[in-house]
Amino acid sequence: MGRRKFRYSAFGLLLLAFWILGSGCSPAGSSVHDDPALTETPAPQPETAQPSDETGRPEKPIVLGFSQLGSESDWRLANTKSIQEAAQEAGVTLLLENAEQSQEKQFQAIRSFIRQKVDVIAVAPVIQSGWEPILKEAKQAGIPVILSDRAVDVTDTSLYVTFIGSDFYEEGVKAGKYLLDKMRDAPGRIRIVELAGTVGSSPSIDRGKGFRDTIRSRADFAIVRSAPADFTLEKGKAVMKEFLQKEPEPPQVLFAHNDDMALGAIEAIEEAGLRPGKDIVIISIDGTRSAFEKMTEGKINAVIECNPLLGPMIMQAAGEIMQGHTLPKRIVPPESVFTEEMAAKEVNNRKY
Ligand code: GYE
Repeated sequence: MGRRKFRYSAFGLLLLAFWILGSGCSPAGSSVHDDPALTETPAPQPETAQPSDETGRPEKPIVLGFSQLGSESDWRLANTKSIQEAAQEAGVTLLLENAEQSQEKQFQAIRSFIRQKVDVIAVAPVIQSGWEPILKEAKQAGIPVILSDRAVDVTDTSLYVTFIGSDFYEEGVKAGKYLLDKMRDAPGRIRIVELAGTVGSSPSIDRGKGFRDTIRSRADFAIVRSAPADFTLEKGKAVMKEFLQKEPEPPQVLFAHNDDMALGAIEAIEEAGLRPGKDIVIISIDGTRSAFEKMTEGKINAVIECNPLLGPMIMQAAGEIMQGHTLPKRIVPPESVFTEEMAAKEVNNRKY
C-alpha cells in the first residue's frame, strides 16, 4: 500500500479550525466579503473527478495547476514553498507557474492548465481586477478554481469555489490600532508616511483602507506621503529615501504594507542619519524572521502577522472539492500582532 494521499483527520481538523476562525472575522473591506449570501457554495463537480475507493480517498493523484504571482518578497517565497511541500505531502501532482507580477502571464498559465485538463486550478491573483473572463473559461471547462492569498473583484462569485487567505482589511485595522495606542500621548500633529504594495492588489488596497478607517478617529494623524513600492526591499528603500528627501522634517511614523519594504526603508532611514524605531516608529505587515530580527534590535516597533503557510489548506480544499464536498466560501488563517516587547521571545519560533 502506497502512502496516504490525504491526512483527512489532521487536515480536516485544520480546515474546520480555519473555517471557524474565518467565519468569525470582520467582513469589512474586502470585495469577496461583502456579500452575506455567500457563506457557502457547493463545489462544482469537475468532469475529470476521480473515482473514490471505499476509504473516500481519490485513486489517482489530483492534478493541481497553481498560478503563483511572483517572487517579490520573503512572504511569497515561504508561500510557494508551503504549497510545494504540502502538495508533496498530500500526493498531489503540482503544476506550478510563476507569473513574475504579470496578470497576462497568469491568464496564459490558467489557459495552459485548462488545455492540460488539470483537476483543480489555484491562483494567487496579482491584482484584484480583470479576472471575470478567464475564470469563466475555467468554469466552462468544468475546472474548479481556488483563490489563494489575494482576492479578486468579480460580480459572479460562483466563478471560484473558495478564497483561502488573510483578511487584509483587518491587518490594516490592527496596524492602525497599534499606532493609536503607541502615540496616544504624543503631542502635536503626527506625520505618517506609507509604503504601499503593488498598485491594484487586494492586500495593498485593503491594508490601506483598514489603516485609514482606524486612524480617522484622530484628526491630528496625517498621512503626509504614500507611494507604492511593489512589496520589494529595493523599492521600499528607494521610495523611503525619496520621502525623506522631499519632506521638510522626518515623519514620526512609517506604515509599510510588508516587511521587505520596511527592511529597505530601515536602510534609507539609517543612511539619512536617523534611528529607525526611535526617531521614526515603524509598523509593518507579514512577520518574517528578518523583520523579527529587526524588531529585537528595536528598529521595527510592531509587525502585523500575515500567514503565508497556506499549502496544507489548499491541498485539503482540493481534496474536498474532488470529493464533491461543500467548502466555506472564505477561509482565513489565524494571525497575531507582535510588538517589539515580544520580539526576542518569538524570533526563534518564526517559520518563514
Ligand atoms: O504581504 C507581501 C507579498 O499577498 C499577502 O504579498 C500577500 C502580500 C504579502 O509580496 O509580502
